[in-house]
Amino acid sequence: MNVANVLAASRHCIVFTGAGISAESGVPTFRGLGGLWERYRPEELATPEAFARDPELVWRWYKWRQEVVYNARPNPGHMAIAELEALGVVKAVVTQNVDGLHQRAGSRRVVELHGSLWRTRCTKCGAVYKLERPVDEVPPRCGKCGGLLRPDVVWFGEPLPRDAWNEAVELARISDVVLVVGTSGVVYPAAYIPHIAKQGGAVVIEINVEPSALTPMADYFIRGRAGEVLPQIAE
Ligand code: BJW
Ligand code: ZN
Repeated sequence: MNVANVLAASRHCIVFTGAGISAESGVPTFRGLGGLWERYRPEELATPEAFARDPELVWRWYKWRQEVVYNARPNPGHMAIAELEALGVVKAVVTQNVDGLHQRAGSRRVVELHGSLWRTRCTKCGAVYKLERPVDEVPPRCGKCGGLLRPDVVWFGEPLPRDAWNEAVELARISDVVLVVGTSGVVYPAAYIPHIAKQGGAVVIEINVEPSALTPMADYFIRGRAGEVLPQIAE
């Protein structure tokens, strides 16, 4: 069977995505050529320690990323996934991304494992704020208590949001096909999701421009750009 047939025959397909799905929208990935961490070291920016040391520096990085995403648009890869959901083939998207581009493409059921660039959270009182656009000033402050706001994302060493994680695990358990798109597969526990699905009998189809840490466990590996491959197999 080819991949399009596997998809067409599936009863509960989920999509597991990483930064590579947004690369063709002009959003930099984390690792690899042109990745965010070629220029910035993760331990300087994506950890609670970094934020405690220099919240303004960390916020400047997030404000810049908010601006990049604000000015970006979903690409044909995001659109194909949303169309597959509208057709009833894809049941949900489990994403490591914080950019919100799946939702902007029209995907309805999106589980965000690493939070969102479009929310802030008060480090003092816990209040959560939704953002419509990039923050104005850095670091932003809480309207309720004046505390320091942080991006509502998951940094290294922090637990994943419990509800999102539980939902993703349940979706993986009941899936029969997982499309793994544009992730290096090195960050855990997120990268357990395709493994959990496979343990439950799912077929794993990976789309990436190069082999990843998940390629050895994938049943099919399609080498190519998400924005080109996904519209083809969604036809
Ligand atoms: C294309 C393409 C195109 C390009 N088309 N493809 C084992 C088990 C559990 C945990 C650990 C473990 N070992 C180590 C850990 C700790 C750590 C971890 O995983 N470290 C590893 C890196 C070694 N994990 C954690 O700390 C996690 N928390 C945790 O474990 O908590 C434990 C705990 C429990 C209870 C109490 C307290 C603690 C948290 C991880 C949080 C990750 N956060 C980040 C930042 C989010 C916020 C932000 O955006 O700023 O999440 S890091 C960053 O990596 C981001 C991403 O979501 C994540 C994954 O990256 P992704 O999406 O795969 O992107 P890239 O750039 O790596 O890859 C892009 C891919 O696309 C490449 O393969 C390209 O080839 C491809 N590509 N263009 C298709 N056009
Ligand atoms: Zn507050």
